[in-house]
Amino acid sequence: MINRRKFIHASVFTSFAALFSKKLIGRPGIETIAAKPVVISTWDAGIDANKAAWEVLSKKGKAIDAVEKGVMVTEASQNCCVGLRANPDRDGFVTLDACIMDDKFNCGSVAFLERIKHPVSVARRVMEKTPHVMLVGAGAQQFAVSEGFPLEEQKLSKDAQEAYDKWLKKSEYKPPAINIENKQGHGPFAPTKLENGEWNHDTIGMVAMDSFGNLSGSCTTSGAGFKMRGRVGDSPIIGAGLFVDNEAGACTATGQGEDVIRVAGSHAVVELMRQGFSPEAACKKVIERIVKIKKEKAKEIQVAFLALNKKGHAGSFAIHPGFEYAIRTNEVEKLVKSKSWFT
Ligand code: SD4
Repeated sequence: MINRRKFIHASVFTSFAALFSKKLIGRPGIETIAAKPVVISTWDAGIDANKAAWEVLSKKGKAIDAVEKGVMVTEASQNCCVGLRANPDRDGFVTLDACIMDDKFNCGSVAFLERIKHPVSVARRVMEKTPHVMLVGAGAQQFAVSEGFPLEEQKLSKDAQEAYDKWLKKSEYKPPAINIENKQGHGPFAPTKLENGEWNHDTIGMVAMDSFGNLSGSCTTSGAGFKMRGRVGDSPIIGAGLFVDNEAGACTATGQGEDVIRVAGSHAVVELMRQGFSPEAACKKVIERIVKIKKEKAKEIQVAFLALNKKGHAGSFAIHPGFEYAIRTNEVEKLVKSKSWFT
């Protein structure tokens, strides 16, 4: 039987630990302490996406189902720039990229996909029903249709049409804006101001650990607004926009895709976690690598990594301030501001 002294000690310790962990959560740059299950996703749209993922995780569902269901919310959102309501390429077409990866290195991906509402689900079918990892363009669309996905109308949302019309006046492909914190950016990776006054990003990356301790991840995007036709970013590239290794951890990326691809960003972060780096430290190391490669140009781009290790610790790091991620556990549901290279 537990004696009174031991009991007091235990309960003081437990409440102190709970307080301590709650305090840590939400402070910029401090790694969240999370229990199983846990889901994290990029930007503020992650809050709603996490809710859908949590529906699966809280019922002892699998992480792979959670990360698909989660980002589908963002893809379907009328107030979002991830799916078909996003900014088009410079020829006026919305083209979508997405991928998904489970705890056993199974992965699927689609890129340069048009007129399909849920690219992440097509990516999952590629993973489950084909011998391939990646399908692109017309072939990806053909596969989606053969799997029963409806072809949506190719029509820009009002916000996207206005943004495109404005862009057409100059037709300039500017480097991405980095002033994300003040939400005054312009350029392909700047948040877009919607009719209702909200700001939105064009990508969501999500990683989750289920009650069985298994990891999975997904990433879906409309890519860079007004990009060259056929441009594909990091988001559908396994190892760049997303990587999951059930022994080491999982990572997803957001921001300037070209600079994530050149360092195989998410894979690099996971390998660093395998070597014992914490999620935040691993993300920081790879951001440091990008900053070193880009030299002065690093000031002009935003990249952020978001990672989860096998213990359920989450962490992130970005080049510039402004990146935030959403976390959901049994204890918390909130946005966490990321630390960054430049302050
Ligand atoms: C891309 N990484 O297509 C994506 C864009 C992004 O927030 O993350 N935007 O390069």
